[in-house]
Amino acid sequence: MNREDTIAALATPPGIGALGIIRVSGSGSHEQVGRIFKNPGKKRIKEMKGYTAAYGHIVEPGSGSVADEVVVLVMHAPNSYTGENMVEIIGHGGPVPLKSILDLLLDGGVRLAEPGEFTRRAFFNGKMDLAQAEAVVDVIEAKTKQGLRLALDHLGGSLSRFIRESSDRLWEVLAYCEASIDFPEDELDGMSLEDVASYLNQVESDLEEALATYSRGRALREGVRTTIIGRPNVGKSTLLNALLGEERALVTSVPGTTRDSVEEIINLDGIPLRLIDTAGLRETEDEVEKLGVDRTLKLLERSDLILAVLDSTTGFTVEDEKMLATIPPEKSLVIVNKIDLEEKIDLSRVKGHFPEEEILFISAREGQGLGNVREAIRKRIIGTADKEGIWVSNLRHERALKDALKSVKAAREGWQQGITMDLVVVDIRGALHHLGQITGETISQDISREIFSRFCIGK
Ligand SMILES: Nc1nc2c(ncn2[C@@H]2O[C@H](COP(=O)(O)OP(=O)(O)OP(=O)(O)O)[C@@H](O)[C@H]2O)c(=O)[nH]1
Ligand SMILES: [Mg+2]
Repeated sequence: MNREDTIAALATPPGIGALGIIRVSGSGSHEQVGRIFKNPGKKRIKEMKGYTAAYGHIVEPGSGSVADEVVVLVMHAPNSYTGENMVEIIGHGGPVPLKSILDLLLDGGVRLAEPGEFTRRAFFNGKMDLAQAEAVVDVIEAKTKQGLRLALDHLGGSLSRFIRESSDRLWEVLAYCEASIDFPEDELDGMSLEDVASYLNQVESDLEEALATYSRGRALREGVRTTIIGRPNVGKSTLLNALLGEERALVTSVPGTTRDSVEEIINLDGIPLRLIDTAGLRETEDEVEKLGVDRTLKLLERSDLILAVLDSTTGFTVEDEKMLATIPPEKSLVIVNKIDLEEKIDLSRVKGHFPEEEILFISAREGQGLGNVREAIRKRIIGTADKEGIWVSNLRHERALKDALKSVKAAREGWQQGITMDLVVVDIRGALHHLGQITGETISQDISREIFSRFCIGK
């Protein structure tokens, strides 16, 4: 990336819309747009105040032919998204006029922006750190309002502030340790020997607390993979439809109806659930059904949550027994369906596998007990934790926090066991390096390029 050149890209989705926006950023953006912008008031873009708009036309300089009627919005460095001079050209939202404008810019020497290049420039120009830049994508891709709130918090710098506080504490310990290596005889101002362990302890418990929010944070950001399993005909598809509120999956009284998994996203009190209905679990000779069963078993490994459905109108079968023995209880809920009919299932055998209070009784067809299912799912995912404080939602951040925690632990244990100060210093420096990866202070060009390549063009 050459940060000197001027870049442009379509910032709105391709296709037909009321308006379309082309973004231009770089030191030459005012001249470049000025070259093709004609307006009745003869305003010069360079001389317009920041964050003011002008009406006019985009015109091919040679022939004078009009590409579109537009409004331009002008921003001056450093007061813009990227921190550079910027212009946003707001034209009619059709592919032909927008492409004509973009072509005229490219003809004049402007370069087409790479994916995420505007945000990358914002990062390099100190407008935001890496954790905030990543939150930009999370805002765009938010699946529910709660997910959006979390992303906006990160964009506002909540995670970055937390990282800075922990880093500041470590810097203090580091300064103390280094000074006591250099001047072992001297009394040092500020910290004392006893403070070292307590500072390290504090950072350690803060990082642990932050890491504990990861599974919930990730659930809000990416959605919770929730798989519905059970024998054929127990009512899995009926349950999917009931939670979804529409007849999405085929329901019949014929066992083996669902052969390939069906996936839908639902919003459960702000938690995005990727709900997957599967082929019923049974020993079968039918080749197609067999493939479906194999796929279901694979799906379970990748699920965050399993809804294991039993049929209350039949006995507790060997297959049911096998299913309950296979699924990990910590990520499963057991649901007994069809309670509107006569109960035949032997509950004591179900309770042999799952604590009574964790078994839910419903009628998916009649809509009974679905509120309890929603509540149980919500509790499993979010827990009863309050929503204050930071939430970690990104795998890259989780890894860096784990590495930082490992280094802080090593420093604290080393300190308590009396290893030499220079080894403690190495661990503290390691922890600072890992924390810096989250905000981007200690990240290589390659990694940042990798991260920004996941953005869309024009962002
Ligand atoms: N009485 C009653 N019938 C139900 C209930 N839920 C589902 N059924 C009926 O049970 C039958 C099977 O329902 P499905 O939802 O297709 O069952 P499934 O588990 O998806 O079955 P497969 O796709 O074959 O594995 C249908 O006739 C449903 O109408 C319920 O709560 N009460
Ligand atoms: Mg089905």
